[in-house]
Amino acid sequence: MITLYTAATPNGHKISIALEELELPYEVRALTLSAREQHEPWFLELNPNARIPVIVDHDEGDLVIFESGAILLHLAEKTGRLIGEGLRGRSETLQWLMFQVGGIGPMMGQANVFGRYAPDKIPYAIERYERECRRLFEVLETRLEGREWLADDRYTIADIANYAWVRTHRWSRVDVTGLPNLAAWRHRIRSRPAVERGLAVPPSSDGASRDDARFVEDARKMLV
Ligand SMILES: N[C@@H](CCC(=O)N[C@@H](CS)C(=O)NCC(=O)O)C(=O)O
Repeated sequence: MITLYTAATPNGHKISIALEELELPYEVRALTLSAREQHEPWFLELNPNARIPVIVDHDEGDLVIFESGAILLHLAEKTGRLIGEGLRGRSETLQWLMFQVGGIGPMMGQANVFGRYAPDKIPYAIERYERECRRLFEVLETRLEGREWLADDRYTIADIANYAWVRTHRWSRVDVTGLPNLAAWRHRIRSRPAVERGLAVPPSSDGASRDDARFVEDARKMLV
């Protein structure tokens, strides 16, 4: 059994999508981010960085893992699934996983901060992050030319990690016109039943603040 500490955000969805795909038994503990539950002492014991997602793998001696990339890698290594084969396939998977963790995620995060949440609208910052996100999307577009998946010709944690962010392009105001390979890849992933189930975790915004409820509602509207 695994406990997943999460919220209805791209980094949280990466893990629920992977857990659903792998059909691993897990229980969900949803955090209310706007109430700063992630800063409470009990949670900082699990992740000193005060961020979701975190898992506790009870079958591995209550192993605690934070950082979504590390969690995805753990799940792939534990099951031998959702990762490329051999040294080359594994390396390809890790390259495209790291591309998301170090590129797509932080850049889309900053696009959200400056484009949506910041009280001051700073055109330079808004344009910089939107442009950088578009550039990264174009890298994905080129990679997907003649390919169905990002790594080793198979569906891996690299696809899951990138998809969980790319699907929220409207929220980050990233222009996706003229990226047909990326659009086809998004639809390919969205049609997987495990993705549908993973995106429904946490199951409801019960107990969440109005802000969280609004975010959940918005996030759920961001289909593919
Ligand atoms: N590098 C971390 C980033 C995690 C992260 O930023 N999580 C966000 C939700 S998507 C969070 O917990 N935010 C709470 C906050 O900013 O206080 C990972 O990949 O796990």
